[in-house]
This record gives sequence, structure tokens and C-alpha cells, in this order.
Amino acid sequence: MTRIVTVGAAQMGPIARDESREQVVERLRRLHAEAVDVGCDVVVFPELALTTFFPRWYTPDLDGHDSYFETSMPNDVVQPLFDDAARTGCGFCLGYAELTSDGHRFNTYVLVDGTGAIVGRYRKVHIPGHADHQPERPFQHLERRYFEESPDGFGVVNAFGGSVGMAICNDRRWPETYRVLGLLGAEMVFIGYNTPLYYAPDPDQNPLQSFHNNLVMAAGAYQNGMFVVGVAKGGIEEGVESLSHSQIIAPSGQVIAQATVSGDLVISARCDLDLCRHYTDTLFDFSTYRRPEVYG
Ligand code: CDT
Repeated sequence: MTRIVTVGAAQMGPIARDESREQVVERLRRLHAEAVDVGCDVVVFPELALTTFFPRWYTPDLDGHDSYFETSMPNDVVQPLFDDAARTGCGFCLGYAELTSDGHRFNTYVLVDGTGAIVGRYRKVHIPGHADHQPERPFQHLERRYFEESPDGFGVVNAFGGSVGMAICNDRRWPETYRVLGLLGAEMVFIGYNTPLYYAPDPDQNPLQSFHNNLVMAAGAYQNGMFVVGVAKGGIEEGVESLSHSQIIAPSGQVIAQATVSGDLVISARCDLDLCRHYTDTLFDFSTYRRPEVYG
């Protein structure tokens, strides 16, 4: 029996600061409907897909951006998207800012299956940027002010007929992300991102953003025998340009679908999850060839 999962990457263009949640959810619902039209079993939205990327602005008080956070999921505004999943059988992975009932702030992904039920939650492990105001920068990257590092780490869930892992943006640059998920048996990893093209600490990296994006996700896919779905919120948002170039990568490391323009659009691929075994049973048979005892 083959295990085909048709996965969509729902790339988004900018979300304006004054765009309401209702307006954004309408955009997400249109993208979800597009994914349903092309036969997707699941569609992946970007990191922080309900709001503008607010960590680019400093507020003197830590709670100054709390209006961008969700205190429950689903909530009344997002519920129609969950209803769409239940009605169509197409699940989704949604990134948002989470404020927990005991006051913790996380950069979070939820995985929703084709019945509209939340089957997985992931909180971002690697939090980039800075925690202090740095007015000399053209814009801030204050994720370390507004989000805590997840204490939970990575995990996989059985969904859509396979083993699915999640990671968020900066996580994709770290080999540990894929290796931990690979060791857990992930066959498909969903990764949303907001990646500004301008990197203040070392602008020499600016023209390499797209190259690095593909480099890390393709290497992670190949070295761990998994599909990787990388989904951007790109374009010029509130004056800051971010990378688009969403892509779906096979365990071979090959890009099998890629966005060629920025803005809201769905790319998709039929993924045969058994292809993972071609790699994890051969070159990357961890139990035979991996040497953790000599790695330190
Ligand atoms: N959202 C996110 O994690 N963005 C980071 C930007 C790093 S520069 C401070 C990324 O790795 O793409």
C-alpha cells in the first residue's frame, strides 16, 4: 500500500499592521480552498500567519504587543478555518503568537487534521534576534524580547498517514532540528518562516538568503531521509522585505515544488512517504552507520 500525502505550502504575502484577524483568516481560508481544489490532504501556513511580524517594533513594556497574541486556539475568529478543515478533510498547520493562561509567550505552530482537531502543537526552540532595543538598526528583530524559548523541544505526531514534525523559521538553520526529528522517525517536516532579506549583524549575508534557505532545508531533508515543506511569509511588509521562495523538498534533497513569485499562493506536491525509506534504510540507516559514541 502506498502512502501518498498531497501537501500544500500556502505562501503568504505581507500582512499589514492594521489588517484585522478577520481579514487575515479570510486570506487563509482562500488559500485553504485553493489547496483543497488541487487535492491537498494538508496545507502548511507560515510562521505567525495571523498578524504582521510585530517583533520588528520595540515597545517599552513587554506586554506592549499582547494584542498580536492568541490566548486560545481555536478561537472565534479562527474557528471558520477549523470548520473548513472538518468540512473538506484537508488539515492545516498554522503559525501564531501564543499567550498561555499562565503568562508565557511562545512562537507556536498547531497541526490540525482533516476532522478539524488539533493533533500537534510545537513551540519554537531557536529564538533569533535580540531582547534589547537596538535603535541603530533600520528595524528591530525582537523575537528574544517577545518570545520564550520552548522548553519542550521537538516531537513528531502520527497524522495524514505518516510521522510529521514541525519547526519554525530560525530552527531550519540548525542541523539539530532535522537530526532530532529524524531520530524520532519524522517523514515530513513543516517549517514556516519570516526571513528579512536585510541582516543587520552581517549584511554580506543579504544576497545569500535564498541560497541559505534552500541549503539548510535540502540538506536536512537528504541527511535525514524526510520531506521538508518550507513556507514563507514574504514580500515587503511594513517596509521590510522578506524572503519568499517557499519550497517542498523530497528526501533526495531535490526541490519538487517551488514558489516562483511572492504573494499569497499555494504550491503542492504528491509525496510518497515510502520514499523516505530509500534513504533511511540505505545510506542513512542510522542504527547501522551512525557513530554517536565518537561525536562527543
Ligand atoms: N523569524 C525568524 O526566525 N527569522 C530569522 C531571522 C534571523 S535574523 C535576526 C531567520 O532565521 O530567518
